[in-house]
Amino acid sequence: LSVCLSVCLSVCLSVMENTAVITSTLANEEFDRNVPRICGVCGDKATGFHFNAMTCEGCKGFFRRSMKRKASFTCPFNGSCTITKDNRRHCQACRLKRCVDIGMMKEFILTDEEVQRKKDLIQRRKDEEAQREAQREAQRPRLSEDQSQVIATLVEAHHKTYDDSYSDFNRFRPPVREGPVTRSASRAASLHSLSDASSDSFSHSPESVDTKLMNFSNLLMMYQDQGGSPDSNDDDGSKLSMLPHLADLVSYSIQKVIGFAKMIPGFRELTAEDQIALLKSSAIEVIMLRSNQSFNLEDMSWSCGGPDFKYCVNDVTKAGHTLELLEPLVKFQVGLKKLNLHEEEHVLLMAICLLSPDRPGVQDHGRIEALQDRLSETLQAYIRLHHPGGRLVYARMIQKLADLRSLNEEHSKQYRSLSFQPEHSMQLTPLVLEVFGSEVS
Ligand code: VDX
Repeated sequence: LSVCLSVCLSVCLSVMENTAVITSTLANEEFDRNVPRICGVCGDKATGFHFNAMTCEGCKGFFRRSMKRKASFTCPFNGSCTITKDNRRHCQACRLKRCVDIGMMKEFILTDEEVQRKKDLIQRRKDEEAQREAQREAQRPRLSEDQSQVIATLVEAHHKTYDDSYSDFNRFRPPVREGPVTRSASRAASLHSLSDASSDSFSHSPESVDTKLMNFSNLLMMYQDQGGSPDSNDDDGSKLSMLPHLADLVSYSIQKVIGFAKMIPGFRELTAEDQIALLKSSAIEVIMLRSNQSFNLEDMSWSCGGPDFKYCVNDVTKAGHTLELLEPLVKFQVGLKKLNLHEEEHVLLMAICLLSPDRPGVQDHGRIEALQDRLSETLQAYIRLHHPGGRLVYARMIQKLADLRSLNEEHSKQYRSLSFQPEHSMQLTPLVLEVFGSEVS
Protein backbone atom coordinates (compact mmCIF):
# COMPACT_ATOMS: atom_id res chain seq x y z
CA LEU A 1 0.00 0.00 0.00
CA SER A 2 2.83 2.38 0.82
CA VAL A 3 4.36 1.77 -2.59
CA CYS A 4 0.99 2.42 -4.13
CA LEU A 5 0.73 5.63 -2.24
CA SER A 6 4.17 6.78 -3.18
CA VAL A 7 3.46 6.06 -6.81
CA CYS A 8 0.22 7.97 -6.62
CA LEU A 9 2.05 10.75 -4.92
CA SER A 10 4.73 10.94 -7.52
CA VAL A 11 2.07 10.99 -10.21
CA CYS A 12 0.26 13.85 -8.49
CA LEU A 13 3.44 15.82 -8.17
CA SER A 14 4.53 15.18 -11.68
CA VAL A 15 1.23 16.33 -13.07
CA MET A 16 1.98 19.70 -11.66
CA GLU A 17 5.34 19.65 -13.34
CA ASN A 18 3.78 18.59 -16.64
CA THR A 19 5.73 15.36 -16.85
CA ALA A 20 2.77 13.19 -16.02
CA VAL A 21 3.19 10.78 -18.88
CA ILE A 22 6.85 10.09 -18.32
CA THR A 23 6.46 9.68 -14.60
CA SER A 24 3.38 7.55 -14.87
CA THR A 25 5.16 5.35 -17.39
CA LEU A 26 8.04 4.96 -15.00
CA ALA A 27 5.64 4.36 -12.16
CA ASN A 28 3.80 1.87 -14.30
CA GLU A 29 6.97 -0.11 -14.85
CA GLU A 30 7.59 -0.03 -11.15
CA PHE A 31 4.16 -1.53 -10.73
CA ASP A 32 4.66 -4.20 -13.32
CA ARG A 33 7.77 -5.43 -11.69
CA ASN A 34 7.16 -5.22 -8.00
CA VAL A 35 3.68 -4.53 -6.83
CA PRO A 36 0.28 -6.09 -7.12
CA ARG A 37 -1.90 -3.61 -8.96
CA ILE A 38 -4.35 -2.24 -6.44
CA CYS A 39 -7.01 0.37 -7.12
CA GLY A 40 -6.04 3.62 -5.38
CA VAL A 41 -9.71 4.38 -4.78
CA CYS A 42 -11.24 1.18 -3.38
CA GLY A 43 -8.38 -1.36 -3.08
CA ASP A 44 -9.85 -3.71 -5.69
CA LYS A 45 -7.61 -5.26 -8.32
CA ALA A 46 -6.44 -2.44 -10.61
CA THR A 47 -6.22 -2.79 -14.38
CA GLY A 48 -3.79 0.07 -15.01
CA PHE A 49 -3.66 3.85 -15.05
CA HIS A 50 -7.00 5.47 -15.76
CA PHE A 51 -7.29 9.24 -16.00
CA ASN A 52 -3.89 9.47 -14.36
CA ALA A 53 -4.30 7.08 -11.45
CA MET A 54 -4.02 3.37 -10.86
CA THR A 55 -7.61 2.14 -10.49
CA CYS A 56 -9.91 -0.77 -11.07
CA GLU A 57 -12.38 -0.84 -13.95
CA GLY A 58 -15.23 -0.02 -11.59
CA CYS A 59 -13.73 3.22 -10.28
CA LYS A 60 -12.55 4.15 -13.77
CA GLY A 61 -16.15 3.92 -15.04
CA PHE A 62 -17.49 5.63 -11.95
CA PHE A 63 -15.14 8.59 -12.42
CA ARG A 64 -15.89 8.93 -16.13
CA ARG A 65 -19.66 8.69 -15.69
CA SER A 66 -19.59 11.16 -12.82
CA MET A 67 -17.58 13.68 -14.82
CA LYS A 68 -19.67 13.29 -17.97
CA ARG A 69 -22.86 13.80 -15.98
CA LYS A 70 -21.19 16.66 -14.11
CA ALA A 71 -22.68 14.97 -11.09
CA SER A 72 -22.38 16.49 -7.67
CA PHE A 73 -22.77 14.18 -4.71
CA THR A 74 -23.18 14.83 -1.04
CA CYS A 75 -22.01 12.51 1.65
CA PRO A 76 -24.85 11.28 3.91
CA PHE A 77 -22.27 10.80 6.66
CA ASN A 78 -19.47 13.12 7.72
CA GLY A 79 -17.57 13.29 4.40
CA SER A 80 -14.75 11.01 5.37
CA CYS A 81 -15.92 7.52 4.34
CA THR A 82 -13.26 4.88 3.83
CA ILE A 83 -13.87 3.41 0.39
CA THR A 84 -13.45 -0.34 -0.04
CA LYS A 85 -14.17 -2.81 -2.79
CA ASP A 86 -17.35 -3.84 -0.99
CA ASN A 87 -18.71 -0.49 0.16
CA ARG A 88 -17.64 1.67 -2.78
CA ARG A 89 -21.24 1.98 -4.00
CA HIS A 90 -22.47 3.32 -0.67
CA CYS A 91 -21.06 6.82 -0.83
CA GLN A 92 -20.53 8.32 -4.26
CA ALA A 93 -19.36 11.62 -2.80
CA CYS A 94 -16.45 10.14 -0.88
CA ARG A 95 -15.65 7.76 -3.73
CA LEU A 96 -15.39 10.70 -6.14
CA LYS A 97 -13.43 12.74 -3.64
CA ARG A 98 -11.05 9.82 -3.29
CA CYS A 99 -10.73 9.67 -7.10
CA VAL A 100 -9.67 13.30 -7.20
CA ASP A 101 -7.44 12.90 -4.17
CA ILE A 102 -5.36 10.18 -5.81
CA GLY A 103 -4.92 12.31 -8.93
CA MET A 104 -7.72 11.35 -11.36
CA MET A 105 -8.32 14.25 -13.73
CA LYS A 106 -11.34 14.96 -15.87
CA GLU A 107 -9.03 16.51 -18.45
CA PHE A 108 -7.86 13.00 -19.16
CA ILE A 109 -11.32 11.79 -20.13
CA LEU A 110 -11.68 11.46 -23.84
CA THR A 111 -14.73 12.58 -25.78
CA ASP A 112 -16.56 9.92 -27.75
CA GLU A 113 -14.77 11.03 -30.92
CA GLU A 114 -11.44 10.97 -29.16
CA VAL A 115 -12.17 7.49 -27.90
CA GLN A 116 -13.01 6.41 -31.43
CA ARG A 117 -9.89 8.07 -32.83
CA LYS A 118 -7.76 6.39 -30.21
CA LYS A 119 -9.30 3.02 -30.99
CA ASP A 120 -8.70 3.61 -34.69
CA LEU A 121 -5.10 4.57 -34.03
CA ILE A 122 -4.49 1.45 -31.98
CA GLN A 123 -6.06 -0.69 -34.65
CA ARG A 124 -3.99 1.01 -37.37
CA ARG A 125 -0.78 0.40 -35.44
CA LYS A 126 -1.73 -3.23 -34.98
CA ASP A 127 -2.47 -3.60 -38.69
CA GLU A 128 0.79 -1.94 -39.64
CA GLU A 129 2.79 -4.16 -37.32
CA ALA A 130 1.09 -7.27 -38.68
CA GLN A 131 1.88 -6.08 -42.19
CA ARG A 132 5.52 -5.47 -41.36
CA GLU A 133 5.76 -8.92 -39.80
CA ALA A 134 4.18 -10.51 -42.88
CA GLN A 135 6.69 -8.62 -45.04
CA ARG A 136 9.62 -9.80 -42.93
CA GLU A 137 8.34 -13.35 -43.14
CA ALA A 138 7.91 -13.12 -46.92
CA GLN A 139 11.34 -11.55 -47.39
CA ARG A 140 13.13 -14.04 -45.17
CA PRO A 141 15.31 -16.00 -47.55
CA ARG A 142 14.32 -19.61 -47.75
CA LEU A 143 15.79 -22.81 -49.07
CA SER A 144 14.57 -23.47 -52.57
CA GLU A 145 12.20 -26.35 -53.18
CA ASP A 146 15.10 -28.20 -54.77
CA GLN A 147 17.43 -27.58 -51.83
CA SER A 148 14.90 -28.74 -49.27
CA GLN A 149 14.35 -31.85 -51.35
CA VAL A 150 18.08 -32.58 -51.54
CA ILE A 151 18.38 -32.30 -47.77
CA ALA A 152 15.35 -34.50 -47.15
CA THR A 153 16.71 -37.11 -49.55
CA LEU A 154 20.15 -37.15 -47.92
CA VAL A 155 18.81 -37.31 -44.38
CA GLU A 156 16.61 -40.22 -45.37
CA ALA A 157 19.49 -41.91 -47.18
CA HIS A 158 21.61 -41.60 -44.06
CA HIS A 159 18.88 -42.99 -41.82
CA LYS A 160 18.57 -45.97 -44.13
CA THR A 161 22.31 -46.63 -44.09
CA TYR A 162 23.38 -45.76 -40.55
CA ASP A 163 21.96 -47.94 -37.81
CA ASP A 164 22.36 -46.27 -34.44
CA SER A 165 21.75 -49.56 -32.65
CA TYR A 166 24.90 -51.09 -34.20
CA SER A 167 23.21 -54.49 -33.87
CA ASP A 168 24.86 -55.79 -37.08
CA PHE A 169 28.22 -55.57 -35.37
CA ASN A 170 27.52 -58.94 -33.75
CA ARG A 171 27.96 -60.52 -37.16
CA PHE A 172 31.51 -59.24 -37.59
CA ARG A 173 34.39 -61.45 -36.61
CA PRO A 174 34.71 -60.64 -32.92
CA PRO A 175 37.19 -58.07 -31.60
CA VAL A 176 40.20 -59.51 -29.80
CA ARG A 177 41.99 -57.08 -27.52
CA GLU A 178 44.22 -59.01 -25.16
CA GLY A 179 46.77 -61.77 -25.38
CA PRO A 180 47.47 -63.93 -28.36
CA VAL A 181 44.58 -65.03 -30.49
CA THR A 182 43.69 -68.61 -29.68
CA ARG A 183 43.01 -71.13 -32.38
CA SER A 184 39.40 -71.48 -31.34
CA ALA A 185 38.80 -67.75 -31.20
CA SER A 186 40.19 -67.39 -34.66
CA ARG A 187 38.08 -70.24 -35.97
CA ALA A 188 34.91 -69.00 -34.31
CA ALA A 189 35.61 -65.60 -35.73
CA SER A 190 35.88 -66.80 -39.25
CA LEU A 191 32.52 -68.50 -39.06
CA HIS A 192 30.80 -65.20 -38.60
CA SER A 193 29.25 -64.44 -41.92
CA LEU A 194 29.09 -61.11 -43.65
CA SER A 195 27.12 -62.50 -46.56
CA ASP A 196 23.83 -61.12 -45.21
CA ALA A 197 25.28 -57.69 -44.86
CA SER A 198 26.67 -57.87 -48.36
CA SER A 199 23.40 -58.81 -49.97
CA ASP A 200 20.89 -56.54 -48.31
CA SER A 201 21.93 -53.17 -49.65
CA PHE A 202 22.53 -54.20 -53.25
CA SER A 203 20.22 -54.26 -56.20
CA HIS A 204 20.89 -55.50 -59.70
CA SER A 205 21.09 -52.71 -62.19
CA PRO A 206 23.64 -53.49 -64.88
CA GLU A 207 25.32 -50.14 -65.26
CA SER A 208 25.84 -49.09 -61.69
CA VAL A 209 28.60 -49.52 -59.22
CA ASP A 210 26.99 -52.28 -57.20
CA THR A 211 27.22 -54.85 -60.01
CA LYS A 212 30.91 -54.22 -60.32
CA LEU A 213 31.43 -54.41 -56.61
CA MET A 214 28.90 -57.23 -56.34
CA ASN A 215 31.30 -59.61 -57.99
CA PHE A 216 33.10 -59.49 -54.75
CA SER A 217 30.29 -60.73 -52.59
CA ASN A 218 30.97 -64.23 -53.97
CA LEU A 219 34.61 -63.69 -53.23
CA LEU A 220 33.59 -62.41 -49.85
CA MET A 221 32.01 -65.74 -48.96
CA MET A 222 34.82 -67.77 -50.50
CA TYR A 223 37.28 -65.76 -48.52
CA GLN A 224 35.41 -66.48 -45.35
CA ASP A 225 35.25 -70.21 -45.99
CA GLN A 226 38.92 -70.13 -46.65
CA GLY A 227 39.68 -68.12 -43.55
CA GLY A 228 37.49 -70.43 -41.53
CA SER A 229 39.49 -73.49 -42.37
CA PRO A 230 40.43 -75.11 -39.06
CA ASP A 231 43.84 -75.88 -40.51
CA SER A 232 44.76 -72.30 -41.19
CA ASN A 233 47.87 -71.22 -39.41
CA ASP A 234 47.46 -68.81 -36.54
CA ASP A 235 51.00 -68.73 -35.30
CA ASP A 236 51.07 -65.02 -35.79
CA GLY A 237 47.68 -64.49 -34.15
CA SER A 238 48.86 -62.20 -31.37
CA LYS A 239 49.66 -59.59 -33.98
CA LEU A 240 46.85 -57.40 -35.27
CA SER A 241 44.24 -59.15 -33.17
CA MET A 242 41.74 -56.40 -33.97
CA LEU A 243 42.20 -56.60 -37.72
CA PRO A 244 39.46 -59.15 -38.46
CA HIS A 245 36.85 -57.21 -36.52
CA LEU A 246 37.84 -53.79 -37.82
CA ALA A 247 38.20 -55.09 -41.37
CA ASP A 248 34.64 -56.39 -41.12
CA LEU A 249 33.47 -53.10 -39.60
CA VAL A 250 35.06 -51.16 -42.44
CA SER A 251 33.81 -53.61 -45.07
CA TYR A 252 30.30 -53.30 -43.70
CA SER A 253 30.65 -49.52 -43.57
CA ILE A 254 31.79 -49.40 -47.19
CA GLN A 255 28.59 -51.15 -48.16
CA LYS A 256 26.60 -48.58 -46.23
CA VAL A 257 28.54 -45.75 -47.85
CA ILE A 258 27.77 -47.25 -51.26
CA GLY A 259 24.10 -47.41 -50.29
CA PHE A 260 24.23 -43.78 -49.22
CA ALA A 261 26.07 -42.69 -52.37
CA LYS A 262 23.46 -44.30 -54.58
CA MET A 263 20.80 -42.11 -52.98
CA ILE A 264 22.69 -38.83 -53.50
CA PRO A 265 20.83 -36.93 -56.21
CA GLY A 266 22.71 -37.36 -59.49
CA PHE A 267 25.16 -40.02 -58.32
CA ARG A 268 23.39 -42.90 -60.04
CA GLU A 269 23.34 -41.00 -63.30
CA LEU A 270 27.14 -40.94 -63.40
CA THR A 271 28.94 -43.67 -65.33
CA ALA A 272 29.78 -46.80 -63.34
CA GLU A 273 33.44 -45.90 -63.81
CA ASP A 274 33.01 -42.50 -62.21
CA GLN A 275 30.86 -43.95 -59.42
CA ILE A 276 33.62 -46.40 -58.64
CA ALA A 277 36.39 -43.82 -58.90
CA LEU A 278 34.53 -41.58 -56.44
CA LEU A 279 33.80 -44.40 -54.03
CA LYS A 280 37.29 -45.84 -54.07
CA SER A 281 38.91 -42.53 -53.33
CA SER A 282 36.41 -41.19 -50.80
CA ALA A 283 35.23 -44.31 -48.96
CA ILE A 284 37.72 -44.00 -46.11
CA GLU A 285 36.96 -40.29 -45.76
CA VAL A 286 33.21 -40.85 -45.61
CA ILE A 287 33.76 -43.63 -43.08
CA MET A 288 35.81 -41.27 -40.96
CA LEU A 289 33.06 -38.67 -41.29
CA ARG A 290 30.16 -40.99 -40.50
CA SER A 291 32.06 -42.58 -37.60
CA ASN A 292 31.87 -39.22 -35.86
CA GLN A 293 28.32 -40.20 -34.96
CA SER A 294 29.67 -42.89 -32.64
CA PHE A 295 32.68 -40.87 -31.49
CA ASN A 296 32.65 -39.96 -27.84
CA LEU A 297 34.47 -36.87 -26.55
CA GLU A 298 34.48 -38.09 -22.94
CA ASP A 299 36.73 -41.05 -23.55
CA MET A 300 37.96 -40.26 -27.08
CA SER A 301 36.63 -43.51 -28.47
CA TRP A 302 34.08 -44.73 -30.96
CA SER A 303 31.27 -46.26 -28.89
CA CYS A 304 29.05 -48.67 -30.74
CA GLY A 305 27.48 -50.55 -27.85
CA GLY A 306 28.95 -52.43 -24.94
CA PRO A 307 32.65 -52.76 -24.16
CA ASP A 308 33.15 -55.10 -27.14
CA PHE A 309 32.24 -52.49 -29.72
CA LYS A 310 33.99 -49.55 -28.14
CA TYR A 311 37.10 -48.68 -30.11
CA CYS A 312 40.00 -46.67 -28.74
CA VAL A 313 43.24 -45.71 -30.42
CA ASN A 314 44.96 -48.71 -28.88
CA ASP A 315 42.44 -51.05 -30.50
CA VAL A 316 43.16 -49.60 -33.91
CA THR A 317 46.88 -50.05 -33.48
CA LYS A 318 46.01 -53.75 -33.10
CA ALA A 319 44.68 -53.55 -36.66
CA GLY A 320 48.02 -52.48 -38.05
CA HIS A 321 47.77 -48.70 -37.92
CA THR A 322 50.13 -46.31 -36.17
CA LEU A 323 49.77 -43.06 -34.28
CA GLU A 324 50.89 -41.24 -37.38
CA LEU A 325 47.36 -41.86 -38.63
CA LEU A 326 45.50 -42.30 -35.37
CA GLU A 327 46.62 -39.14 -33.61
CA PRO A 328 45.40 -36.81 -36.35
CA LEU A 329 42.34 -39.02 -36.84
CA VAL A 330 41.28 -38.58 -33.23
CA LYS A 331 42.04 -34.85 -33.42
CA PHE A 332 39.85 -34.71 -36.49
CA GLN A 333 37.04 -36.50 -34.67
CA VAL A 334 37.28 -34.10 -31.73
CA GLY A 335 37.24 -31.05 -33.99
CA LEU A 336 34.33 -32.36 -36.00
CA LYS A 337 32.38 -33.30 -32.91
CA LYS A 338 32.87 -29.82 -31.52
CA LEU A 339 31.32 -28.29 -34.62
CA ASN A 340 28.04 -29.72 -33.32
CA LEU A 341 26.74 -30.11 -36.83
CA HIS A 342 23.05 -30.53 -37.46
CA GLU A 343 22.21 -33.85 -39.07
CA GLU A 344 21.40 -31.94 -42.26
CA GLU A 345 24.93 -30.52 -42.30
CA HIS A 346 26.50 -33.85 -41.44
CA VAL A 347 24.84 -35.65 -44.34
CA LEU A 348 25.56 -32.80 -46.76
CA LEU A 349 29.22 -32.91 -45.77
CA MET A 350 29.39 -36.63 -46.51
CA ALA A 351 27.71 -36.12 -49.88
CA ILE A 352 30.01 -33.20 -50.74
CA CYS A 353 33.01 -35.33 -49.80
CA LEU A 354 31.79 -38.17 -52.01
CA LEU A 355 31.11 -35.93 -54.97
CA SER A 356 34.52 -34.27 -55.09
CA PRO A 357 35.48 -33.85 -58.74
CA ASP A 358 39.21 -33.70 -57.97
CA ARG A 359 39.61 -37.41 -57.29
CA PRO A 360 41.97 -39.69 -59.16
CA GLY A 361 40.34 -41.43 -62.10
CA VAL A 362 37.21 -39.33 -62.52
CA GLN A 363 36.21 -38.74 -66.12
CA ASP A 364 33.26 -36.41 -66.05
CA HIS A 365 34.84 -33.76 -63.87
CA GLY A 366 32.33 -31.10 -64.95
CA ARG A 367 29.25 -33.11 -64.11
CA ILE A 368 30.56 -34.11 -60.68
CA GLU A 369 31.58 -30.55 -59.95
CA ALA A 370 28.08 -29.35 -60.83
CA LEU A 371 26.56 -31.92 -58.47
CA GLN A 372 28.98 -30.96 -55.72
CA ASP A 373 28.30 -27.25 -56.26
CA ARG A 374 24.60 -27.83 -55.84
CA LEU A 375 25.29 -29.57 -52.53
CA SER A 376 27.70 -26.85 -51.37
CA GLU A 377 25.19 -24.13 -52.11
CA THR A 378 22.52 -26.09 -50.29
CA LEU A 379 24.83 -26.45 -47.31
CA GLN A 380 25.70 -22.75 -47.25
CA ALA A 381 22.06 -21.76 -47.54
CA TYR A 382 21.10 -24.21 -44.83
CA ILE A 383 23.71 -22.83 -42.44
CA ARG A 384 22.77 -19.23 -43.19
CA LEU A 385 19.10 -19.87 -42.55
CA HIS A 386 19.03 -22.57 -39.92
CA HIS A 387 22.29 -22.56 -37.98
CA PRO A 388 22.19 -19.79 -35.38
CA GLY A 389 25.63 -18.23 -35.02
CA GLY A 390 26.82 -20.36 -37.92
CA ARG A 391 28.91 -17.70 -39.65
CA LEU A 392 32.07 -19.80 -39.50
CA VAL A 393 30.54 -23.25 -39.76
CA TYR A 394 30.81 -23.60 -43.53
CA ALA A 395 34.47 -22.61 -43.61
CA ARG A 396 35.23 -25.00 -40.79
CA MET A 397 33.44 -27.80 -42.59
CA ILE A 398 35.49 -27.17 -45.73
CA GLN A 399 38.62 -27.30 -43.59
CA LYS A 400 37.48 -30.71 -42.36
CA LEU A 401 37.36 -31.87 -45.98
CA ALA A 402 40.97 -30.76 -46.35
CA ASP A 403 41.92 -32.61 -43.15
CA LEU A 404 40.28 -35.72 -44.58
CA ARG A 405 42.50 -35.59 -47.65
CA SER A 406 45.62 -35.88 -45.55
CA LEU A 407 44.06 -38.57 -43.35
CA ASN A 408 43.19 -40.43 -46.54
CA GLU A 409 46.78 -40.04 -47.72
CA GLU A 410 48.18 -41.41 -44.45
CA HIS A 411 45.66 -44.25 -44.35
CA SER A 412 46.57 -45.27 -47.90
CA LYS A 413 50.22 -45.35 -46.94
CA GLN A 414 49.63 -47.54 -43.91
CA TYR A 415 47.08 -49.69 -45.71
CA ARG A 416 49.65 -50.37 -48.45
CA SER A 417 52.14 -51.81 -45.96
CA LEU A 418 49.37 -53.86 -44.42
CA SER A 419 48.14 -55.23 -47.72
CA PHE A 420 51.67 -56.11 -48.83
CA GLN A 421 51.83 -58.65 -46.01
CA PRO A 422 49.76 -61.65 -47.06
CA GLU A 423 49.21 -62.84 -43.50
CA HIS A 424 47.46 -59.53 -42.85
CA SER A 425 45.80 -58.89 -46.18
CA MET A 426 44.19 -62.33 -45.89
CA GLN A 427 42.28 -60.95 -42.89
CA LEU A 428 40.72 -58.23 -45.02
CA THR A 429 37.52 -58.71 -46.96
CA PRO A 430 37.28 -58.78 -50.74
CA LEU A 431 35.32 -55.53 -50.64
CA VAL A 432 38.03 -53.83 -48.58
CA LEU A 433 40.70 -55.23 -50.92
CA GLU A 434 38.73 -53.99 -53.91
CA VAL A 435 37.95 -50.55 -52.61
CA PHE A 436 41.28 -49.76 -51.00
CA GLY A 437 43.28 -51.63 -53.63
CA SER A 438 45.30 -49.68 -56.17
CA GLU A 439 43.81 -51.35 -59.25
CA VAL A 440 41.99 -49.02 -61.58
CA SER A 441 38.70 -50.19 -62.97
O1 VDX B 1 30.29 -45.14 -36.34
O2 VDX B 1 43.00 -50.06 -42.95
C1 VDX B 1 31.13 -46.25 -38.90
C2 VDX B 1 30.06 -46.82 -38.04
C3 VDX B 1 30.34 -46.52 -36.56
C4 VDX B 1 31.66 -47.06 -36.13
C5 VDX B 1 32.78 -46.70 -37.05
C6 VDX B 1 33.98 -46.35 -36.47
C7 VDX B 1 35.19 -46.04 -37.20
C8 VDX B 1 36.44 -46.09 -36.69
C9 VDX B 1 36.81 -46.67 -35.35
C10 VDX B 1 32.47 -46.77 -38.46
C11 VDX B 1 37.76 -47.85 -35.52
C12 VDX B 1 38.95 -47.52 -36.44
C13 VDX B 1 38.49 -46.92 -37.76
C14 VDX B 1 37.63 -45.72 -37.48
C15 VDX B 1 37.50 -45.07 -38.85
C16 VDX B 1 38.80 -45.41 -39.59
C17 VDX B 1 39.59 -46.27 -38.60
C18 VDX B 1 37.72 -48.03 -38.54
C19 VDX B 1 33.28 -47.38 -39.34
C20 VDX B 1 40.69 -47.18 -39.19
C21 VDX B 1 41.93 -46.37 -39.45
C22 VDX B 1 40.33 -47.89 -40.49
C23 VDX B 1 41.28 -49.00 -40.81
C24 VDX B 1 40.83 -49.82 -41.99
C25 VDX B 1 41.86 -50.77 -42.52
C26 VDX B 1 42.31 -51.78 -41.48
C27 VDX B 1 41.31 -51.52 -43.71
O3 VDX B 1 30.90 -46.56 -40.25
